[in-house]
Amino acid sequence: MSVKKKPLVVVTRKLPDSIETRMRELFDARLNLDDTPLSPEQIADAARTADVLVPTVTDEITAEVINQPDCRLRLIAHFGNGVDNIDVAAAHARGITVTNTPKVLTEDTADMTMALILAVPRRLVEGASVLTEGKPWDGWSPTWMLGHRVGGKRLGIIGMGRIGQAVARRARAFGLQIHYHNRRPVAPMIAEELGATYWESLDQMLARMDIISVNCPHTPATFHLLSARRLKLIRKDAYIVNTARGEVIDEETLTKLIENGDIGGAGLDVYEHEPLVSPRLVRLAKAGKVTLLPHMGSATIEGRVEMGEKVIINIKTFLDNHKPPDRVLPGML
Ligand code: 8YV
Repeated sequence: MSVKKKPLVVVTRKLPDSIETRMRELFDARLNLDDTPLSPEQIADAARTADVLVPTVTDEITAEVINQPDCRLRLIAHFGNGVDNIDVAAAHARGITVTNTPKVLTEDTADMTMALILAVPRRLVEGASVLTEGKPWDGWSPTWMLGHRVGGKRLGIIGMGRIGQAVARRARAFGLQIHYHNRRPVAPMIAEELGATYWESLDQMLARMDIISVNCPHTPATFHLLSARRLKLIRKDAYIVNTARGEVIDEETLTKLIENGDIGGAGLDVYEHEPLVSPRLVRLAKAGKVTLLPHMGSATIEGRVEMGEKVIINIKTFLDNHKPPDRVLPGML
């Protein structure tokens, strides 16, 4: 009797132990225990040998990788929500299914967005560094380390999907007025719950907000959505928070406008040329104008385990010849 071979699943980065163990039980899983990112050649090689690839945001799954004549992949089970690192159209054209891990990172990402919304005006990192970096602190003073109140300000959310709405819920509890720009208005019940004002014109919204939060995915349509022209519409004392993707903002222009005092500041978790962070942004952070985080919006152990569980469900249902729950189709982007 011939023994059925388990499908080869290549996982590009180190995942939580419980997820890796379950993957080994279910599949012929090739793990990356030391977490060294794969080179483009190694990714191309994985596509030629594996039935299923489990990439993350740090892997570029290009049309070139997908269109190799001997590409063996049947499923790309992405460990992540955003799929801008995968050429979904090329995969689809080649009959390769793509899945992602939506919903499980919504609340964690919204928490981190709220943390940045608070951190910038309340000078959180600057204040903390006084104590940790040996700077002098002579004690409390009524006029020292003053920031700006968050309550009562207007927050303009760009992209009112799951994460945008979760940010709005939190922000409302902090007394912010919720405004948003989206392809379509949200359902009336949600708009009422959030007390949210819809702007079909992003330009109009940008010019009126105190705080702007980017919560839309990066797609060809949203690349540099905050272009140089649009960034110049933003008020001098306003600031921008981005926990979505760096590519949505023209980072060079944003940096220049903050340096020149034409935009108040920014709280950034993502960068246009990640993992490169421009030294000019780092200088602005040291000057207390911006708060920078290293792409950790969804970085909770609970979230990573749930992402891994979603990846396993997507692979298992696919291999059992069912439609995986989190399929990504080109038309969705
Ligand atoms: C993930 C993210 O950690 O899922 C996303 O879209 O931006 C991150 O929070 C990362 O993408 C994992 O691949």
